[in-house]
Order: sequence, then C-alpha cells, then structure tokens
Amino acid sequence: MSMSNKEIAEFLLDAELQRKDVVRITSDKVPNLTVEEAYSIQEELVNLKLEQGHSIVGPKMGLTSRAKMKQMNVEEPIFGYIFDNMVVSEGSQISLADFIHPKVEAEVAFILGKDIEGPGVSGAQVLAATEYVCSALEIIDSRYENFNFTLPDVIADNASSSKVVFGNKVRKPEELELDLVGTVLSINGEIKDLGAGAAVLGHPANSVAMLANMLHRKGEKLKAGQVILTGGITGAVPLSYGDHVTAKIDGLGEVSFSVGE
Ligand code: 0L1
Ligand code: MG
Repeated sequence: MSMSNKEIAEFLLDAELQRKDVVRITSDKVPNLTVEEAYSIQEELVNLKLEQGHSIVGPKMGLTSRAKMKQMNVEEPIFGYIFDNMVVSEGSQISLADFIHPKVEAEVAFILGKDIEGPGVSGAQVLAATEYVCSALEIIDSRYENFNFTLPDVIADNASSSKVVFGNKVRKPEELELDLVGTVLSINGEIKDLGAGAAVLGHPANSVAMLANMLHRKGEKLKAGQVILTGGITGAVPLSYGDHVTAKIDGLGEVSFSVGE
C-alpha cells in the first residue's frame, strides 16, 4: 500500500527524532518521486515541526556550490527550513549522540531587513533588503543511510538540516565584498577545507535571490527578520568526538563549537 505525503514526512521526522538512519525513500516507498512532490513532503514535514511548537528561523539554500553539487552528484540547488530548536550557541558543545552522522560546512548567513518577493529578484535587490550578514557553521545530518540519496530524497528530508551555529559578529553587507571573502574551516587546528564567497553561485546574495524566486513558485516570499543560510562555501566535513570546529570568514570573524559524546 502506498504511503501519503504526510506518512512519509512522519517517517522522516521519526528517523530524525530517533537519530536512526533509514533507506532513502526513492528506493522503495516512492521510486518515481518528482522534485515537486518532494517539496510537498517537505511542506508536510515543516507543518509537523510547526505543530510540535517549533518556529522557522528562515529558509536555507543547499547544494549551492559547484563542489557540493559534484560531491552529491546533482545539478540544481535546493532549499529547506531552519527551526529555532536547531540553533546552537556560539562556542558551545554539541553531543554526538544527538546526531546520526553529522557533517559541518561554513556559510554566510543573511539577516533580512525587508521582505523579498520573487519573481526576477537580483543579487543587488537582496543586498539592499539585507540588514546584516554573519558567519555560520551548518551541521547537516541526512536521515538517509550513508548520506545516500537522490535530489527528491534530500528535498523531502528538509535538505539534511540539523543544527546551525551563528557567529556573534554582524556586518552590513555593503561593508564587505562577499564574493571575495576568504573562508577557512579547521578542526582541531588542522585546515579541512577553504574557499571564497564566490563558491556560492558566484556571490552569496545570488543564492538568496534564487531562493526568493524558487519560493515565489510556491506563492511564498522571504520575510524581514528571517535569517537565511546561503549554502556551504566549503565542502561538508564529517564530525567526530573531540572535534573543535572553527570557521574563519574574512571580515566576519570566527565561529566555533566542539563535539562531545
Ligand atoms: O546545506 C546543504 O547544502 C545540505 C544540502 C543537502 C545535501 C547534503 O546533505 O549534503
Ligand atoms: Mg548548508
């Protein structure tokens, strides 16, 4: 018997809450899942989280860098949602037991001062509507075995969203050239990956613009006050017990956390 979108969303949410990986849904449950249908499952998942009392911090973009698209063997960016209970404070310790197989990536976050509504939004419009930018470390934790998924699988799974640590320092976007800002991701003092803002669709503001245009297709917009993760500047690096993770983003300072049991 086939499962409804809500039942699939409940299945994925259960995997998240139980910290137990599952076989990707396109291998058995919904082999012909389209991207559009996958976003409908994601919407059910978002509604379940809202019903549980969590609130949306903002949508996020994923798979925005060429490195990431290559790493995951897909050709287009995706979006998901960050919730308030996913935010971890800067410098704190996370517990490995709260995750399935977490990975970390360094990103720039945009804090919106005005709503942004598609279609046809440009990077320049995004910069004009942005109050502040800050550094972020996103922890992704696919609910699928071995991070093994197709594009519709990962869309349904809220783009692997798990936790995020925001840096304390905020800057006005016009104070920086965000395509040029260098980013270094280190674990226990060893550089794991590095890049520049241009790794994100040429400029992180382009990622927010694309997000506004993608949301418009669902009749939605970006809202003032939302905090938007623009996508990894670095690749995603697996986390282990004892890791002290630091990202340095030029002009945006350092953001860090450590990994306990
Ligand atoms: O934030 C991201 O780029 C994650 C997108 C999902 C792909 C993955 O799990 O690596
Ligand atoms: Mg990300």
